[in-house]
Amino acid sequence: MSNKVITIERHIIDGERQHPGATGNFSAVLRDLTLAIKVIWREVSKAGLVNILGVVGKENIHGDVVKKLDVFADEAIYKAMDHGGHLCVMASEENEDVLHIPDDYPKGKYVLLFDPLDGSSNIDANVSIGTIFSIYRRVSNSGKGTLADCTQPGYKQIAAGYVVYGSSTMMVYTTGDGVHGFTLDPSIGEFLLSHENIRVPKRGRIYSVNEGNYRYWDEGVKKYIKYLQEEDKGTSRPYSARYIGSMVADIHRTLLYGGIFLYPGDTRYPKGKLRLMYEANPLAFIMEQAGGAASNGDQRILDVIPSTLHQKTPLFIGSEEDVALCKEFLQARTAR
Ligand code: AHM
Ligand code: MG
Repeated sequence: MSNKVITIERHIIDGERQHPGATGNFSAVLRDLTLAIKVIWREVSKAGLVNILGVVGKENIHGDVVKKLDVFADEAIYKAMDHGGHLCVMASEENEDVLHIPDDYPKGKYVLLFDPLDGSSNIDANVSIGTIFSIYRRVSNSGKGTLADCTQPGYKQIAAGYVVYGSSTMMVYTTGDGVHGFTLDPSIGEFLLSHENIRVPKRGRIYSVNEGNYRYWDEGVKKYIKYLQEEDKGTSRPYSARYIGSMVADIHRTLLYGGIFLYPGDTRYPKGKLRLMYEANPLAFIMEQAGGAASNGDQRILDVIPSTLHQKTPLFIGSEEDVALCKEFLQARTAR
């Protein structure tokens, strides 16, 4: 690890310089997004003070209505990104329809998809939460972006990232050239390179799943989890269980320590709970770039052709060997 201090903005610009013909527009998108993230972080870090400073939904001392944090985060990203001239359209997990750029602002060639505050049910317990984003090139010709711009398959992403607001706040991103992590130094308000070229271990010894849903899983998932719980020192079993219930935090741990995170479909929710466009695709891009894998059980997440903006997908993601073994159980190819 070098001892040079590299801000995320410097890293993004240096990355773009590697590509001949780059205009700097793409760097500008990531730079604007980083600003929105800092605004969200500022509010998230004060979340426990809401009852002192003002109750959600009521007016605060300045006469502003105090917003729910997920609504605040959604608006913070939209407002930071709508006037830069680099995006043609956005879509957010919080909004049914695509988010158009206002008529009086220029439209650019990029598309931004985001989950503004993932795991927001954890806020009141001061548990880590996150923001997830994906960037695509537009497929429509010009003017306003369209739904088709926002429903491209994951392999078309040109960048993806997440922020985890945890014991420290970190931003992790990829532009298809490895995965890099930056830790926020709150005293100077800058994200500094702390985790260069993250590689997920080929195999881990942690599984992460909401086991309360066990009775609703299909046989393949049940057998796989039971297999991980059996003792076999040769394959590092039993695995440890870890489940935060904030996907960004669970995936961040999986990226650093290895293992598998799964949110399968079940008898109540055949497609599971997680969203393809806002959660599975960006995290799959990052995991693959770090040497891991992500599947819906049948196919690679990044190859799924989306049919709707908010569609859900089962997700099996993490170390390459763990995901491969999980898929064998799901497809019942192994007789155990
Ligand atoms: P959200 O987008 O409404 O916050 O829901 C997504 C979250 C993920 O962060 C997490 O992995 C999952 O929901 C947890 O779901 P469950 O409580 O069913 O285990
Ligand atoms: Mg979410």
